[in-house]
Amino acid sequence: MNAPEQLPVGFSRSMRLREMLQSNRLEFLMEAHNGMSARIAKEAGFKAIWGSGLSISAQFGVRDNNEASWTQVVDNLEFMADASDLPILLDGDTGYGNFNNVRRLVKKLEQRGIAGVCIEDKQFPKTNSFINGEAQPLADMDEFCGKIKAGKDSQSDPNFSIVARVEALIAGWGMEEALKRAEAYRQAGADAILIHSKLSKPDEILTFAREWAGRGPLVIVPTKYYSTPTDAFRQAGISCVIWANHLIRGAVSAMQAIAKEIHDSETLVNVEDRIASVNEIFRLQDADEYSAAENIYLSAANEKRSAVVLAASRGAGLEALTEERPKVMLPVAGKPLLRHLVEAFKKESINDITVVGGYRADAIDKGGIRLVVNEQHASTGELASLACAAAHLNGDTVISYGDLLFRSYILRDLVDSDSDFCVVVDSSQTPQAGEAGTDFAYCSTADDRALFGQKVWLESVAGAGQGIDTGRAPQGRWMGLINVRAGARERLLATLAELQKRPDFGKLDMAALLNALIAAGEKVEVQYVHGHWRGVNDLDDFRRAGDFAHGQSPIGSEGIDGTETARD
Ligand code: SPV
Ligand code: MG
Repeated sequence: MNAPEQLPVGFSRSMRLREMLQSNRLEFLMEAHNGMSARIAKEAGFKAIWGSGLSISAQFGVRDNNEASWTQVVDNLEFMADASDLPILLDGDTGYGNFNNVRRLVKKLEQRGIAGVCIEDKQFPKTNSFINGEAQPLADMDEFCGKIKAGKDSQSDPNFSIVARVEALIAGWGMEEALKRAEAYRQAGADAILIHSKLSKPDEILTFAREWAGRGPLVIVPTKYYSTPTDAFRQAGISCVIWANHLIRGAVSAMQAIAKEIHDSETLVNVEDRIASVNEIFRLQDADEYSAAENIYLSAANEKRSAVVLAASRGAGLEALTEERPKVMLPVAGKPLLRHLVEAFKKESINDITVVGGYRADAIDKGGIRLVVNEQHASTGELASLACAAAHLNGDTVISYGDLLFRSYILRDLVDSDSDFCVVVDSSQTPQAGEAGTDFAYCSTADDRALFGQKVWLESVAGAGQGIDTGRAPQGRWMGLINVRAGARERLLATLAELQKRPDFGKLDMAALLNALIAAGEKVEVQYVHGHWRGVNDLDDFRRAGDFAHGQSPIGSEGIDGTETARD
């Protein structure tokens, strides 16, 4: 009993099954019949799986009479081996033919990572041992020994196990015949003997074990003598117990009860809390691994895009309208501002949309978005909100103010930019005398139609309360839209993290981030527009936003004459 409890997973499956057969502990194999049940057996703690012929045929809805072809069984095993890393001992019935079929079976099982096969000394096509067992003809003993030898000679993995199943007791041939056959099969090279019985008491199994006297590993299937205390098997020196059909039977009972309940009650309310959640199904399918892999492999290649919408503010100057909701939920042309924005993103195939709420975040419509909340919204600014969404910048990401309305080409052109960072600047907006400088942009070149095809770079953006650089006129106003290419995301996040170290981080706005990127040597492309957008900063903006949004639809509507501007 000094052997380790279990060979570590690093050992091959066939090694682990062989060790279970040979150890002097009593070991247990649980039946599984598809990928899901194989995973469930593993999670329950079992060390090995019995690929039951009865259960696999049952889950296909056919009889245990070799109605499913052997290749269908082997294909099914592949799903099981993928879903669980446990060793699988296949119930290979009679070997699906003669010695030659066994050779081919062993080869195919090895290729699919199956640890061993059990073959029984009946004739093909077989019938389950519990259906008229006495009437079933046994295989000729010598011919069956040839099958075992052929199987052993054809395996290329020395640890692949062949278990020989003796049906003499089932078929009523008596103990002497059972022992004679078991010995012949052992000498033919079987790695273990499965001795089967259909009695409700273990008597003939215990007698067999006593007479067998430890000549080799013994495997049993106590389906019929299930009330026997497991210690009796231990004391009899049994090597492995197979719980042969209990997952399929459990599944059948549950499915029958649930199907009937839903049919009779015509509602799901009575069953919802009694069945596995959809999320539990996703977990068993390892859906998280898929999402993680998608992030690694799909984002770069397939232009995965996301958006982060900063929507934490109540809206200074809009207090009268924002008692119950944040600014982004104000209705404009029949729907909340945020909905306009979400629809604009979706039109550009940006479906991964994170909205950072704050003030009355509870009132934000979560349809089609992921809501994260900046709990410190009352005392912090835009960058603190952006930091709350840092984990959700997936692929190329547009970062946007929440109160924007714009013509669709603006976003289309922005996301088409091949620069790591790109912003939209409205050259029709220049500061009025005495106006605060927020978001005015200083660019490498002023807007000029002659520029077409030539890149313009952002030099700085005036942040909140910073005022206008009196020595120099800005070239326009930054609209509140940035596109960050996937490859630049980490650098953006690193700059954000640097700023986060500053004691005044809570007060910093998006302009501070743009300026920090430029200071760090990043090139931020400018795309000029001339109107065609609106921001909503006060009641006046709000009124005009409605006109603007209405004007987005049919040609000829008012308000799309190209001179629409915002934040004025
Ligand atoms: C199986 O699980 O298919 C078996 C065991 O062969 S028994 O059904 O008990 O014969
Ligand atoms: Mg079977």
